[in-house]
Amino acid sequence: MFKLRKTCTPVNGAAIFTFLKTLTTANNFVQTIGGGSSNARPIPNDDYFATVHHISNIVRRDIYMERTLNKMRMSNIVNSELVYRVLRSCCNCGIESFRFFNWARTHHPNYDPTTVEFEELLKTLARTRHWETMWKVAHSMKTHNFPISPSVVSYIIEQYAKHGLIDQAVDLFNGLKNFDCPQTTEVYNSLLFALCEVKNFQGAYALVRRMIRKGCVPEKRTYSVLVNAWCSAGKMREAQEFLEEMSKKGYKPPVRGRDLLIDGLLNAGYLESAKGLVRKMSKEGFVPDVGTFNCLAEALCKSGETEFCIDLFHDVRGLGFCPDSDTYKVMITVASKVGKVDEAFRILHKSIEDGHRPFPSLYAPILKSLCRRGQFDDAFSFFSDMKVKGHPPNRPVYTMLIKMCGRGGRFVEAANYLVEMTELNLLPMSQSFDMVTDGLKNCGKHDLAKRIEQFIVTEDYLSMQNLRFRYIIGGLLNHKLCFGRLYTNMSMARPLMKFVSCVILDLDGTLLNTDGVVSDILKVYLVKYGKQWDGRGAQKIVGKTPYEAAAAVVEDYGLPITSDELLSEITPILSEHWCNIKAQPGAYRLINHLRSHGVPMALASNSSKANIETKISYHQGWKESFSVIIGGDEVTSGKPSPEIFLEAAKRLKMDPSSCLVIEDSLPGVTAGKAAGMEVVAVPSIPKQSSIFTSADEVINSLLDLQPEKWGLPAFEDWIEGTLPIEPWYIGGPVIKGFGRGSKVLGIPTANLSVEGYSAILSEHPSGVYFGWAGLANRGVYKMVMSIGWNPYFNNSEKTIEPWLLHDFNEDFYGEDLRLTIVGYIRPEANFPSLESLVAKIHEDRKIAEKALELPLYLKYKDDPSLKS
Ligand code: ADP
Ligand code: RBF
Ligand code: MG
Repeated sequence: MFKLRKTCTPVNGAAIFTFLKTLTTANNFVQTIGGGSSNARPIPNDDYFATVHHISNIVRRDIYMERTLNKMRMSNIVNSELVYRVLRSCCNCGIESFRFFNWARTHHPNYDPTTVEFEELLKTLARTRHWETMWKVAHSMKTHNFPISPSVVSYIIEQYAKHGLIDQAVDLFNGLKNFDCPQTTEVYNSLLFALCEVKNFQGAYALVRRMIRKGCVPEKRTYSVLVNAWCSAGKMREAQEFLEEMSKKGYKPPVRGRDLLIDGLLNAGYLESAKGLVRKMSKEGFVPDVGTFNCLAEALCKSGETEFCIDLFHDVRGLGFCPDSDTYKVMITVASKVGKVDEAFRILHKSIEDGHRPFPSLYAPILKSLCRRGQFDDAFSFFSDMKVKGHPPNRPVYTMLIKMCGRGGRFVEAANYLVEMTELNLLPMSQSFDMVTDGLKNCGKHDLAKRIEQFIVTEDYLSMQNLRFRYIIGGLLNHKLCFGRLYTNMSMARPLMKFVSCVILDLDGTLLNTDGVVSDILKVYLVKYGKQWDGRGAQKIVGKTPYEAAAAVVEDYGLPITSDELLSEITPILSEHWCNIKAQPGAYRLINHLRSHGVPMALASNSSKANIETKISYHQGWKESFSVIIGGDEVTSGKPSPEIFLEAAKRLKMDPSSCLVIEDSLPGVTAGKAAGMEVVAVPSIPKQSSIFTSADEVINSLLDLQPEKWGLPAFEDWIEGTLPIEPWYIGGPVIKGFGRGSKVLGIPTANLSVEGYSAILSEHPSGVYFGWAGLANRGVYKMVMSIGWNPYFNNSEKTIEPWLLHDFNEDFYGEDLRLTIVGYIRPEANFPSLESLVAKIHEDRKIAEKALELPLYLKYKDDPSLKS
């Protein structure tokens, strides 16, 4: 009956040659455990699968199959496993499979077929409608005393049904005794399916009764076959009645039965009825099956009934419904689609709380929605957050984001993402390139546009590992000045930062908290002239040469003296106080770390060499750590001129491009960039980080420096997400705060007065810390807190916000609260939504809660200072 096909064995000479070589050394590809004993399980390897693939090709395509196979002389490898695998891969070639099976049996006396091959062949023959042959094989099984399993019988019955051969299906069912096959529920289900296919509902119904009579218990599929069939025939009532009757009889389809009905209604396109049923069900307190809910939500989403969908989601969640990742995906899409971004965020965070790490397809709808509403900055920062917390972004996310950026005119960011995705080995769409280059040109950024074009023209950008290609990207990134602040937020583009081999540090404000001392002195000094220090000048003196700084003060306060006079009066007072200048948090840690790893270091400061040496003499180990120390008096012009850094590089015998500058002031950052170096800014003046756009990275304090980003050895002192610090203490009565901790965030923070603590506060960088909290008459509790300006709320005052990790039944305003701060977690951050802020704070809580169990932190719990 089968047609001869043109032979086209698609194997070329060379391939056959290697293949035959493989065969002659057949033992190479089937390794056996236990020294090749006959019953050892073979472990197939790649060669083995290549062989299976080749034989299957022959079986499928070679009309002289047997002859070709014989020529290959492979009787040593023909066994049950091989035959089964070949049959599996030829599952759409009925007769060919049959011939192969016969060939294997007749030409290999050592090969004894098992039920597995027989059944595979039966299924193939049924699938390809070779019924007669199939029966031949079935009888041959019978003579071998091989029973046919219920699942194969079910398969055949369904194949009959699919081809409209209902009588044959019934005959097979009735004759199962001949094949030693019991009439199991599975077999009943398949016959049910067959009857429903031909809309014989009476018969189907009778069959269910019969199966119950015979002691076969109906299962989910039994019901779903019937219900689906009834629903698609528009017979909802029958379906419902049937389910009711079943549940009356005690064959509980109950809740799942309704799910089936909903599924059935949805399959048949009756959305309204499905909605009604679900609503009724949830009112009665029943939770739908996850699969059912997901189908319904998807259908609702398609038909635009988002409100209903979101409400339903909340209702069933209230009833204890457990969403799966598909549920979240649908729900986030639904909420984002109608612009309910807050809702979408909430759902996303629920899914994260449930332990799902968000897939790009999960967060992409939110990103898209934010972009569509023009909230690009939120979108960008949300995306960087997801890059850290979620699964790595994929090509569709980048493509979408670039497209949305283009629509919103954010071409620089689009270009940025283009580069970023390329770096992740994701190939950008050519349309993305066109859109970005056109856009950049239209907004006058021809230079950048040219670079992006270069990207495609000069290099086949498919060969992404290419060195030159990297060079182009490097060039592009040197442009991040125009990329603006965004680039400093990008958490995944780090590999693109230049790797350096040495570090040049600034002294005042970077390693030393000089500003504090200078302010203190000026405060006293200005009184002499009837002036009051208001901190106004702080910004002006940071990063300047002493002379420039003095000039700024003279001018600002209208002093009746020259800058020189001021300098000569103040210098002796200053030098008296040099011994009091504290190191910035993290300064010792950084210097010791770099020294112990042999990273060359230079100190480059605008103050005079003599001053530098005196200042650092009070700090143990510093002088020896720097192989170069260079003062403002050793160059013709200080920062922002690059001279001092270039000189430092020269003395270090390093190329400027291999130097990393760490600076707290704008002139210093400018100088570093002008010298062609990588620059990390650590602003010493609060809330000014936005002016450091030219820096390669802006960090909040030295504690946040990650040397590994620059190819330097990473710090190794972080423990379970926390950085141990020298403990510090603070305490006082609990005062009223902004009144939003518990109200807005659901996170109460027992605020302390900052009065009397201004020195401590200015000493410690803003950020999230943790430790122990003591309340006089209550006890000692774990505590996590933020210090700073809460960027999300942009406060004007630096506050202390400790959250005691304990449930209190009442407020404790006015009570004495003592804090021992033992570790640091992260800098304060801004967030695209309240939900993401709250989620982050809960993450901090978990970190603190866990870390405080470590002996290293636990030991401070009994500190007497917490109690008095
Ligand atoms: P406020 O803005 O006045 O600080 P919050 O909403 O932040 O108000 O609530 C803080 C107050 O809640 C605290 O002063 C304290 O009296 C009370 N409180 C109750 N439980 C806690 C807790 N676990 N941690 C901190 N404060 C708590
Ligand atoms: N506020 C922010 O704006 N950014 C933060 O990163 C931040 N982190 C916090 C971490 C912890 C552990 C706590 C308790 C609070 C944090 N807050 C942060 C402060 C929060 O906004 C503040 O407590 C409320 O505004 C109440 O005044
Ligand atoms: Mg508070």
